[in-house]
Amino acid sequence: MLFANEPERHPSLRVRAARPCNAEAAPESLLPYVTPNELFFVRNHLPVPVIDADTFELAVEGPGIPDDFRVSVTDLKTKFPPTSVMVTLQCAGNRRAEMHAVKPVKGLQWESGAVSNAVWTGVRLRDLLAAAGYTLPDLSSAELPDGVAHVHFDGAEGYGASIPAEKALDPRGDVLIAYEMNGEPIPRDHGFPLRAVVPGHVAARSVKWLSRIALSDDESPSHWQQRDYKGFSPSATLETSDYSRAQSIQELPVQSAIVFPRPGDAVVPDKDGCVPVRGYAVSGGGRAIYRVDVSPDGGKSWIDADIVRAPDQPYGRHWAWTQWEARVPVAAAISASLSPSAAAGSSAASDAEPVGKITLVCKAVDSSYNSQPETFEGIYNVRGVLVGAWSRVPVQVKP
Ligand code: MTE
Ligand code: MO
Repeated sequence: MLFANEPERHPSLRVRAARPCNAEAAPESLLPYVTPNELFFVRNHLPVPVIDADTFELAVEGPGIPDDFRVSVTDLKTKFPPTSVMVTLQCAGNRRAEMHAVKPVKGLQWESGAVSNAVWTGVRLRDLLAAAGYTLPDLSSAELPDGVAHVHFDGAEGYGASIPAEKALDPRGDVLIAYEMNGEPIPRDHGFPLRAVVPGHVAARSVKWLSRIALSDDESPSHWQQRDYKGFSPSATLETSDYSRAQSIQELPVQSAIVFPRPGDAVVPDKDGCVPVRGYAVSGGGRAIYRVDVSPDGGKSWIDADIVRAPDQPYGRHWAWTQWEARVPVAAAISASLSPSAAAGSSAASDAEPVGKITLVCKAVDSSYNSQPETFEGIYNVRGVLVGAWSRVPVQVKP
């Protein structure tokens, strides 16, 4: 009965676990720059709560804020200036299946679709805290006052997380209490009626069905802040991973993935001998994507992809992903992939189509000039988070 009240879901979503619902965006759904709501990936830890927006109240707790402070959805919509921010949300485990293929990890087997991009509209967290009675710190001073180091977000169904106060209070941090997603009330799967949206941070901190905000000296005591979403060395096991010592994941590292073609696809080069390759790239902490390199030969040679990013993202506030496209010349890669004996074999069987097997690769560079590691081995971790190695897609080239 726990799952008797789940919303309907678009059939194109790729379900990785049914209850609670965990479903990634289909490859085609990653092509529109702004992901339509019904195609946006879903990652739920618990059943979707049933909430009446008319009576729902968000509690806010912290120094200077009256004990029983509550705000309704209508208050948020009518008493504050609305702010819209385009933010890409990416799960910490996006692309986990690729790491799992190298060495098994524990977690949902996400391919590259645990990421989506939307325009979120709501109230700036800063404005809400100030209206609740909290005295916003003077951000021109170098340090925040004592007593508030983290901001907790609790979901109505029991999930919780926190972010550093520096991020939460930064006027350029763009943290929102959102009530709209792409101009519509936030769909149930994505947090109806209220959701914290934390741009530039792992999606796990953008708490859905937001029912409580609390200012605190400590991180959230939630399981998902303390005992999950942390990174460990390649040698740590499920038993030896020491969650009390590891840092929570907040900003994600630079990431990119080839979305088309798909692994194993047959591709036909155009008249110039090029194959179109498309994908996305995104980095954490508002870092822009400066470049995406695409290779036809497993990483021996590279070309620069054409990149598309949202306009009007100021320096350090690149919250939305970059999409990219490259016309990749494949002829040299095919002949290199054909060993002399294989080439002889294919000419002997003269009516068989010569087929070249090549591996397309992409890697992105962000505005800190950080790039992605070549392989999964060095970033292996047993929970399969922070999975940002080069994206490799083997294809067959047909004439
Ligand atoms: N918030 C609540 N209340 N419950 C959740 O299970 N999952 C988190 C985050 N916020 C979660 C949550 C995780 S791990 C991710 S990846 C994103 O929500 C997924 O957001 P989406 O389902 O809108 O794509
Ligand atoms: Mo996630």
